[in-house]
Amino acid sequence: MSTYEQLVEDLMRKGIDVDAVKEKLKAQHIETPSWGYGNSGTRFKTFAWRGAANTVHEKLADAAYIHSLTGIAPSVALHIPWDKTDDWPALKQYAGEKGVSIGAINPNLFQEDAYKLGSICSPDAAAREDAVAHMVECCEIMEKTGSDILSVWLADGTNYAGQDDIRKRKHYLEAGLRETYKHLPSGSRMLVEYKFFEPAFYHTDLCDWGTAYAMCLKLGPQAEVLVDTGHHAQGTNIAYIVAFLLDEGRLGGFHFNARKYADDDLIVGTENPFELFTIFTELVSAGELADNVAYMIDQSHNIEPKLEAMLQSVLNCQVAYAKALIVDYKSLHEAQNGGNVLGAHRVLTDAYETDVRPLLAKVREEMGLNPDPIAAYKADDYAQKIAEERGTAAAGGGYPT
Ligand code: RM4
Ligand code: MN
Ligand code: MN
Repeated sequence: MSTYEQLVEDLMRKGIDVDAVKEKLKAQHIETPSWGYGNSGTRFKTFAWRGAANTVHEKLADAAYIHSLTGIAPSVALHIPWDKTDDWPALKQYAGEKGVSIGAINPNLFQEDAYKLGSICSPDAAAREDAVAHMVECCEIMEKTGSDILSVWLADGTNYAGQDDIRKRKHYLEAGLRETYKHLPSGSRMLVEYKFFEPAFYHTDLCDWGTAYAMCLKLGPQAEVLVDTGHHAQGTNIAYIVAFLLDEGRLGGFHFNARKYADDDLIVGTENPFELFTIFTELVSAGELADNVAYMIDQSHNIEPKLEAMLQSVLNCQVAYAKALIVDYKSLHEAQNGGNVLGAHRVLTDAYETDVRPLLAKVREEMGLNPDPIAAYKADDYAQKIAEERGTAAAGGGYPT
C-alpha cells in the first residue's frame, strides 16, 4: 500500500471526505506580493539578489512562475507607487498573458516627505489631503486593473507623549477613511490593516484589531479587517482574533508572514507552524463565514533567494490548510461539548501531526503539476535565466554609507 493509500484509509476511518478535502486544496488561493520579488528587506542592509525583479513586469512574471509551480498563487498584490505604470490596461493584459491577475492594491502612505507626522492622521491638512488623494488614485487603479481590494496600512502615530492630540487624530483617521470609502469601486472592499508599533512608538493610530474593527463598523459593509500575522505583541492569540472577526463577518483577509520578535516578515509557517495551523482551523470550521477571506503573503526576503522563499511560503500555507481540513471536527465538537479538555486538544494535534505530504503530492499530480514544487524549481532553469538576464541591481538600505 502506498503512503497516500494508507493516509486515505486513515482519514476515511475518521470520517473525513478525502475527495472534498482535495477539491478544497485545489481551490486554495494565496496571493503573492509584488514587493517580495524585488530587492527589499530591513532598514539596515538590503542584500541584493541576482535576478531579483526590477520592474513591475518582472515581478508579475516571477509571480506567474510561482503560480505555475504551485497552482494556488494566481494573483499578485501591487504597491503604489512602487508598481506604478502609465498603462494599466496593458499591465492587466500582460498579467493575464502570464497567467496571473492583479490582486490587492496597496496605497503607500509612508514614503513621502509630507508624511513625516502621519498621513491621514497628520496635523498638517495638506498631508491629509495628499494621503486621501493617493488612496482615491488607488481606487481608480482598482477600476482599471479589475482589482477588488484596497489594502490600507498606515504608518501613522506619534513618538512622544503630548506630541499630538490622539482624539483629534482619531477623527482625522475616520474622516480620511470615510472619504476614501466613497470612491471604492462597486463590489470591492477596503481592508483595514493594523500594527501595534513601528515606525511610531509612543502610539499608533491603527494599532490593533479592535481599532480597525471599530473603523470598519463606522465605514460600512465594504470595510473589513486585515490581519497581518506579524503585527501583534508577543503571546497574542491570533486564532482568537480570527474567530471573533469571522463570526462578526468582518475578517477581510490576511497578510501572512512569520515573526520571532515583531514585524519580522519571515517566511510564513517557519517560526510558528502550529499557530498557522490553528488560524486555518478557525477558518475551516467557520465554513461559509470564511468564503470571502483574502489570503495574501506580506514578506520581504533579505537573505533568502527570492523565488525559493516565495515558493516555500505558498507551500507552507498549503500544508497548514491541508492539516486544518483533515481535523475530525465532529469528534472535536463532541469532546468540547463533553468538557473533555485534553481529548479536544488531541483531536487537533492528531491532525497537526499527520504527514499530509502524500495527500499534497496527489493533489498536485491531479492538477497537472510536479508533485514536488521545490524539486521542480531546482530542476528548472528559470532562476538561472533571470539571474543572467537581470543581473544584480543595486539594493538600498535605510542608512547612508
Ligand atoms: C507594513 C505592513 C504593510 C506593508 C508595509 C510595507 O509593516 O505590513 O502591509 O504594506 O509594511
Ligand atoms: Mn502587512
Ligand atoms: Mn508588516
